[in-house]
Amino acid sequence: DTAMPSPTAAGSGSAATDKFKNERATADTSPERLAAIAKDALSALHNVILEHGVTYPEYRVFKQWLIDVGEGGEWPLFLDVFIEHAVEEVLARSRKGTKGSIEGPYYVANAPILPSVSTLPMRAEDREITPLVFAGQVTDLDGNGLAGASLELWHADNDGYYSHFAPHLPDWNLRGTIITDGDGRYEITTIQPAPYQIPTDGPTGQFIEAQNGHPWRPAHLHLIVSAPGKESVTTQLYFAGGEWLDSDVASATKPELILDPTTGDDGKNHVTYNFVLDPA
Ligand code: MBD
Ligand code: FE
Repeated sequence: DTAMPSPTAAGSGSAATDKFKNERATADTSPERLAAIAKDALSALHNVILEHGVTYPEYRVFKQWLIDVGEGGEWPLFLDVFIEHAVEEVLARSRKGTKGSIEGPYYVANAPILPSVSTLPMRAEDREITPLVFAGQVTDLDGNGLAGASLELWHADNDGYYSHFAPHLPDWNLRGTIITDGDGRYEITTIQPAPYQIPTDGPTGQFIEAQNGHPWRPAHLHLIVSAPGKESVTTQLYFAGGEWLDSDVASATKPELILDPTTGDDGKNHVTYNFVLDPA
């Protein structure tokens, strides 16, 4: 829809960069571990240069592009699309519960708290999209329901825009923190999401287009599920038969994370998905 104010790559990118800068990341990496990782990372890159016979013009284009990504505020976008899935794979090694997936650049903490049966905040035009009723239970590894667990849910609207990263959307549109009932259950009404195209008008888009790639992610819901005394799981849910499921630009799908909703007599899509949390 070209009539609406467009959240450009620069706009959503710099919003994502500002959000991340405010979080002030830290890690307790020792100098020895850092030296080992840095050495291997650089030597992997050196090997690619030698194997492909990378030229000076190509090196200069690379340098320019790195500068453009930073100036465009697209590091959160680029890193989460092309790198984060490997870090998530490391985390997954130590987990038995529900499969995780990448967080991506568009999470915002402290979304409005909603009761166990509720509807995400949405605009009148969002209400014209097929509703999705998403129900289930949060349990521990033994199947015990977890009362008072929280499901932070966020996703794009039907035009592929996320609230807080697109100027025309009200804050917290299609975002909420749902608290489970006494048995760990929830029933959340939202809208059936559409496939998502990452911004093509900035350096990340240029990176993809210059190698004849595509910028699409399959339609997805983002979730962080947490409960006292349990490990939180950051994940995404996808839709059976959806476009781009087998070629996600962010390499973040897993077979265990695919929903297959059925359309009810009420015209709404209905699906159940349960979350299992590892002990903290
Ligand atoms: C998204 O919506 C997303 O989920 C990821 C991983 C990257 C860019 C946009
Ligand atoms: Fe997303």
